[in-house]
Amino acid sequence: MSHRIALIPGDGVGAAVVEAAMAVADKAAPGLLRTETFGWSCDHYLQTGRMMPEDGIERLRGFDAIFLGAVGWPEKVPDSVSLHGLLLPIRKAFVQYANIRPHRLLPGVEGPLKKTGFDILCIRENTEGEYAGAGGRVHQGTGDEVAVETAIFTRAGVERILRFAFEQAIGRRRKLASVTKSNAQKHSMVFWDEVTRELAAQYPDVEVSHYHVDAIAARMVMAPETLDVVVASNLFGDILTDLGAAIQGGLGFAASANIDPTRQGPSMFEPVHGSAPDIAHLGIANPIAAIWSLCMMLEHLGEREVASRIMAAVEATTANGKGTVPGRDTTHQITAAILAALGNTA
Ligand code: GGG
Repeated sequence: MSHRIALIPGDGVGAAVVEAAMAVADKAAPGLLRTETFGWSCDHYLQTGRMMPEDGIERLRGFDAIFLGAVGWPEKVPDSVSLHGLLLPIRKAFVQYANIRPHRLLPGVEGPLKKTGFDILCIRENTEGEYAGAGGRVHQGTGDEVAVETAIFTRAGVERILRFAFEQAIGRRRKLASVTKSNAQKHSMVFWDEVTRELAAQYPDVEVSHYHVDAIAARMVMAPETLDVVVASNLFGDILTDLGAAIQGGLGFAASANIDPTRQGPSMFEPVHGSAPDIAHLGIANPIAAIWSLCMMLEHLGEREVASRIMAAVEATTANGKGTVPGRDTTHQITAAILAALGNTA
């Protein structure tokens, strides 16, 4: 059975990494993905005044999954407009409340820490918290200006992301690190801690640790091997997963999945990295983050065998030194090496 996929290449390096990922999918399983491309981007905004059309969400609803490249081109469109016009509305509309981001070193990749083994799964709350978009500005442009941005933490939202994280921990090393800043944020983060403790009673086999976000940031550098599943709010998860990307060798390796675990709507898969305007025309974006995200999408669609064949080809490629040093190999060279490795595993 084939799967209908909505492709949103977006801005900057997005198009190149999406093209690479689709070439890999096509080689691994010809005809498995039936794609339709949507040119929603900052250029689309400049032409139409919107990042996506008014009926954009409805047009995506019937797809089995969404595959996104990168969003943002700050010189053309303010980041707050592009993010709130495309990526965040899709996550919210399809209740993709679990943002899953794996951090581990691929064979042959020497991260800056020179550590050999860590395997962290970050689960970031993806629909509310600090990115809820609640707030406003008054007296704009005057000396009396006030800006308010309110983080929203609902019991339903906190409980479901924590439950999802506990379930992920059960399938792994049964260790869950819950991240807050409950000493300083005495309402929302104390609430998060309370819900974590309530749920912990239902998962007695999971060892739960509570960390403040600053402390776990240090731990991810000093002792990443001690962490298994890490669960955090939208903002904290966003920041920690860039740190996770850094310790795994760079943003070119960091994959992610925005999941609706109920499967009522399409989930969305995207590399963690942004559009990288500084290198967008150089042809050197690492496609591995996008290809790893493709593997996460295939797994979500039940295509485990294809996903593991592609991941094995990626690992064989990095083990041979291709794509392991940022900026050295071109997108085309890395993709060609992965396609060749796939040829050997087919
Ligand atoms: N790969 C998607 C992308 O462009 N990410 C950049 C970004 O700023 N994302 C914000 C977020 O993940 O919340």
